[in-house]
Amino acid sequence: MLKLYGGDRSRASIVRWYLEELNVPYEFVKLDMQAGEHCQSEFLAINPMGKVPAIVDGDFQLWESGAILLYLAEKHDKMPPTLEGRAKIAQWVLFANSSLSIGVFVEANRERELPRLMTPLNEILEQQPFILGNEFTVADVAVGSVVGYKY
Ligand SMILES: N[C@@H](CCC(=O)N[C@@H](CS)C(=O)NCC(=O)O)C(=O)O
Repeated sequence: MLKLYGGDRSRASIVRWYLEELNVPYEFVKLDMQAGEHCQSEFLAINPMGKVPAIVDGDFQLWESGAILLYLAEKHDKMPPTLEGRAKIAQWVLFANSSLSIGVFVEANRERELPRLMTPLNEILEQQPFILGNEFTVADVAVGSVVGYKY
């Protein structure tokens, strides 16, 4: 069974959300990050950066929430058939984990970045139920996880 490594209130919740949507069985391995379990050799063998989330799926190890989301979408046949469609998914997942995350999570950036980023996002979601149209995709998990963050 796929193992998802995370901690209390960590970005593993992003991957967890998508695994639940996909109905994929998984084991959640909760690291005691306060005690530094993510910096111990057992976990560093999975992610040498010492960050969660990470997954182990059979013999395959992967870290970075965005990469894990894209892997799961691909593995479970949730990616669009065209190169352009897949590129759009990658665009939103990368946006969520870079520009949007920096705008939301870095307090000093919020005043400047939130109106710039949330206004077009609102406009898109006023026109359609999901980021890429009428169907829920992994892009909604990536963007929704950041937008839903309570600071
Ligand atoms: N860009 C990475 C960020 C990973 C990250 O910073 N995770 C935090 C928990 S939410 C972490 O492991 N922090 C432990 C540390 O930096 O020591 C991702 O999205 O997976």
